[in-house]
Amino acid sequence: MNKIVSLVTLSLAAVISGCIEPNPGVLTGYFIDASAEGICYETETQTGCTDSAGTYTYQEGERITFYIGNVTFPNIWAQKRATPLIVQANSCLAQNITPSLNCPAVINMTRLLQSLDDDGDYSNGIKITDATVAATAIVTLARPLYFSMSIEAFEADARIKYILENGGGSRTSLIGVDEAIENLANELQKNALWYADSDLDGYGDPASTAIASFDQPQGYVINNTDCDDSKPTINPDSTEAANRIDDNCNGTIDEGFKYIFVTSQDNTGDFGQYDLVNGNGLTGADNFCQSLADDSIALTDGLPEGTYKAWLSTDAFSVNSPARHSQASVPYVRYDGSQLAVNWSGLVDGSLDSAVLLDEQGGSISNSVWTGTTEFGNLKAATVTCNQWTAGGFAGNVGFSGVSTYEWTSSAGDAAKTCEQVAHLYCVQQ
Ligand SMILES: [Ca+2]
Ligand SMILES: [Ca+2]
Ligand SMILES: [Ca+2]
Ligand SMILES: [Ca+2]
Repeated sequence: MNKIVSLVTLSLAAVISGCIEPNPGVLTGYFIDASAEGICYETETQTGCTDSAGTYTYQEGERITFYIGNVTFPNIWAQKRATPLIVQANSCLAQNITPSLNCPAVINMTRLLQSLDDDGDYSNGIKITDATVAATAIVTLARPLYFSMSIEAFEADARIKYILENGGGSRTSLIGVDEAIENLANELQKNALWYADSDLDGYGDPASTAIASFDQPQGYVINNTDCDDSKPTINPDSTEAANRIDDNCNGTIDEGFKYIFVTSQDNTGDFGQYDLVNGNGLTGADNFCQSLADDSIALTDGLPEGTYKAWLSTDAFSVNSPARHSQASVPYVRYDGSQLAVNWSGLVDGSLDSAVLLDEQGGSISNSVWTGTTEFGNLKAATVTCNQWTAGGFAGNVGFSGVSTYEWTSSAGDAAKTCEQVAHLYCVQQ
């Protein structure tokens, strides 16, 4: 009984937490010393560790404390940016030193952060690893590490040496003062760039002229990762759809889908002529498919890049042979995004969700298609493959591109043509 109650409670808790929308009062800030990942933070309502962009969250009017394991930095009013300059400003003032890149507390902090970077390459951001965090265990609460000590004393501090030597980073002693200051200065300048966000989806246009400003200009955002700043539905946070567009800005069009088209051009049952090396019918048919696919891929609005192979069977290789097709677990779609089958199994289960109908550029083709293949992906019969798709004088089995029933690949009324006649091909993205 108790078990049941706790299970119910657990799933209820999961439902409740799943329903919570991001709190509109929660703001996002960035820790910059180069974007720093793995720095943890705590406010009254928020807690977490920064990601590779240095992201942290907070609410207006909260104090925020950043820390790496047992190394805790002075708490500050939470704001949209945290830099060593901002974090150590009060430490500098307490020493009657103007907060600047010449203040020892700022220099000590940035030297430590830059030196703890896991790969020693400051230009790709700072990453603090778990090993580094573990090494900070030497810094006990009873003896906090003060950043406002002199540069020399900080450098000589046994705990700093221990953390660097045992933190697993590429650097085992502190980076030089001048180098650290120059790096931080460059980084503060770089990270003060804002990019136009014309479609207001929160992602900036990399092609826009960046504005250097510490404060966020109206209509500008700090990132430049929008791949189409005219469409709010296209940005790195979008879900990829089958629409021949890179919706999620990851550089790949329609990942998670495979396209099938019926060729705009028809041909006799002889495809061996398109394999100039061996005269192989299947290779030639694949070349026929790829050539038309490539014409489409070259268009702005064309098919996604990829290998396209013919839906044809021979004695040696049925369509369903794993050696022929990749047999994807993702949906197969046609040019307009309509689903043909939920995956490969659906493709060879007897019928389609829609007729293939559309060619490699979206034209409508309701016509005969060479297949030699049953609706289950098997060889229809050795006698209807136009001599392995190499010659006339034989018969070839066809389907019909305008239907979604079994006749899409194995037409009843038009089961075979003589191979001097012409028909189209189905081409399947691998
Ligand atoms: Ca945008
Ligand atoms: Ca956009
Ligand atoms: Ca994509
Ligand atoms: Ca897409």
